[in-house]
Amino acid sequence: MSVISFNDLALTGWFPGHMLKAGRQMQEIAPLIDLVVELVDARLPLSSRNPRFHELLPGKPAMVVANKADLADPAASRRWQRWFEGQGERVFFLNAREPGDPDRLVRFWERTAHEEREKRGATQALNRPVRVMIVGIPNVGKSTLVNQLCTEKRAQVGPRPGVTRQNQWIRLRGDQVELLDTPGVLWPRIRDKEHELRLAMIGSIRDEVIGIELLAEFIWYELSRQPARVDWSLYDLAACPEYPEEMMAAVARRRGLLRGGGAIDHIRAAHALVKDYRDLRLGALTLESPPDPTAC
Ligand SMILES: Nc1nc2c(ncn2[C@@H]2O[C@H](COP(=O)(O)OP(=O)(O)OP(=O)(O)O)[C@@H](O)[C@H]2O)c(=O)[nH]1
Ligand SMILES: [Mg+2]
Repeated sequence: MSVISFNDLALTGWFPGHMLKAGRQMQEIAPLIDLVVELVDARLPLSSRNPRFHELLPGKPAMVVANKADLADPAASRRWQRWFEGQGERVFFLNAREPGDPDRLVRFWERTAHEEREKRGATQALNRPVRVMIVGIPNVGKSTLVNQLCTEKRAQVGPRPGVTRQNQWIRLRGDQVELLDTPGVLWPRIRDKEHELRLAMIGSIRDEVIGIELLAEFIWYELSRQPARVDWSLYDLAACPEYPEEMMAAVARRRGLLRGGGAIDHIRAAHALVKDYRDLRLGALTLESPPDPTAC
């Protein structure tokens, strides 16, 4: 049986042209913005940050919103919260699909934007709504958050990367805040294959770009790194299988994905595992730890 080293595999280099354009438009509009809100995925709080946003939007007041907190391990989220605060960053863990949660966030934005203005020496009250730009990599829930905050459904949402293709301004209930929803933007050079595969796990890179079987194998690897948090009974397993092939066989048996003669339907089993992970059937897992655990 081969020992897998995912980092031996080639990166896909996936960076569609519309992302370059979206980055440029972000830069152009930045002077109008009071606060930049970077949405990240709470399961991958650092690796789902686009390192280029700092270059594109230098010196702008900013905060991090770690969305999809319902899919992450709550204890890990608390550690991450302390880590971000230790770095001097404002952070807010959110479930954008939970009514009520986004409203707490808006009050936080209003306070933050006013504090920032005071810090910069502004003496007069702002006589227009606070302008907030929502940025983030694809599929982290930017449009879902925007929709939760406005009365009518405005922004298109979907479980794939690249749903939003254009900037759109949306004025919120109460007229105190104007939000700019932007398309998800990745960056051209991702660090290594494992990083790319984690981005695919959270749906920020298309499954077809990575290949569903490789993605399923990587999910097995991630589950095997924290077996105690996984509900193995979903596939009638007592513990984490030692090899990905055993895992796929268990998925196929449990889901009836066997061909004539008992052969595993690998593609359908891979799709089933990816879907179960994303639908939270295997457990709420955080996929990375803060870089310096002593700092939180
Ligand atoms: N479980 C969970 N799912 C969420 C949450 N927020 C958004 N989603 C789901 O995540 C998927 C992507 O949401 P979108 O709002 O389209 O994401 P986006 O960041 O606008 O994506 P792009 O426009 O492609 O950049 C959708 O299926 C949402 O229903 C959340 O807090 N928790
Ligand atoms: Mg969107």
